[in-house]
Amino acid sequence: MKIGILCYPTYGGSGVVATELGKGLAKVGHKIHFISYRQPARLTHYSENIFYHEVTNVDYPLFEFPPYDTALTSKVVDVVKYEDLDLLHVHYAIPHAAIAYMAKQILLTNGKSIPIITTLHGTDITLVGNNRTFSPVVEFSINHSDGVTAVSESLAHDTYENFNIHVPIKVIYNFIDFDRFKKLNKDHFRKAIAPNGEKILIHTSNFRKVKRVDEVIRIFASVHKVIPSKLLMIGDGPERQNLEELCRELHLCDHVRFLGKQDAIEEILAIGDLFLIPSASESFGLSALEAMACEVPVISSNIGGLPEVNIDGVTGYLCEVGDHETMALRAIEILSDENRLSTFRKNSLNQAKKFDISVILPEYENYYMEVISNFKKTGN
Ligand code: GMT
Repeated sequence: MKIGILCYPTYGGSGVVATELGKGLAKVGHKIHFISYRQPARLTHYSENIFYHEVTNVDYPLFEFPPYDTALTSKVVDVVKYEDLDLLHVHYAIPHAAIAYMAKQILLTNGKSIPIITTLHGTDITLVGNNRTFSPVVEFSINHSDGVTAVSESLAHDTYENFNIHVPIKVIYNFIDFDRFKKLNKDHFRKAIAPNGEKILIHTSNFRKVKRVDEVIRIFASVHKVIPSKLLMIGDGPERQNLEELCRELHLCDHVRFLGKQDAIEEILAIGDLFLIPSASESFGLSALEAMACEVPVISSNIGGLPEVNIDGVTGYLCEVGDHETMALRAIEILSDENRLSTFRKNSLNQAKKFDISVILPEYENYYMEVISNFKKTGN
């Protein structure tokens, strides 16, 4: 198949999933055309089946808000027409689903019809999408997609709750590539971070309010009182300054390292003992899955799709949003007993295997074929 993928090029979960999916599809022979305003962060290697089309915008003094949507739509029309694509798969509803719809209508006037699949990732439905500023467009463009997927049962449910949706939503979970995410031997790195055998806790995110990152620091503060430990904070974002101040206030600066945005997350997860993700909202929690694949158990909030990934008492613990005291107690429980930690590590790996890319990728391929076949039948 010749597939166009519209996505954000950033380190955010939706861009990561879109890029890794495209790379996986290219490996099994599909021709993948990424369309974005920058080369996707995870698109680092050449493949004969991968093509990248960059969207450029026009700078004109009248445009206080340069019309990116128009530029992207024009690029999509151009790529679909000249590369003769079979399918457009758009990741993150805003603005990609609406753009795909508009491009489809323009293409029809050129005699080319193409089905659209929209994958909902989370905040496009929960935090941002349900805001009145966007919701009429989000609702319309979901209802006018030829196929819709969500990354968890929870997100599919939230979509029906938040919008008036009259099309089926197929759940296809986030996935993990075990060729990359596996426990590596990084003892030298471990020694550098924790020279006296301290336990290592890890958090990765975009440091937005929704991640409740201050609670990561508070959980660590409680754990650190009882267990010699270090905290690695990976990522960057608006809360970073507040977090650094909180570390100073709690006298934790010698034990918390801010590593910034990192490409080789798996090398850092290789030295982790516990992963913390106390988010207020999380449609799936790809970062938790990455940790589990590297045999790192997870303490998370009991929200959104997290209970579909992190199994309470098995791969870690689920606690109520905001209850950082219980999260700290659960962390201490796991970290204070080597046998228990080792069992949680094994369980995490086993659970992560359910989301192996080799299981999930064929689900996307089958869904693509189903959508294309229905599209042809109904003559859309
Ligand atoms: O977590 C973020 O803020 C990034 C966001 C995105 O859309 O880029 O991630 C969302 O999509 C990921 C991939 O499907 C999910 O694993 C994350 O749980 C989801 N984030 C939220 O729902 C907050």
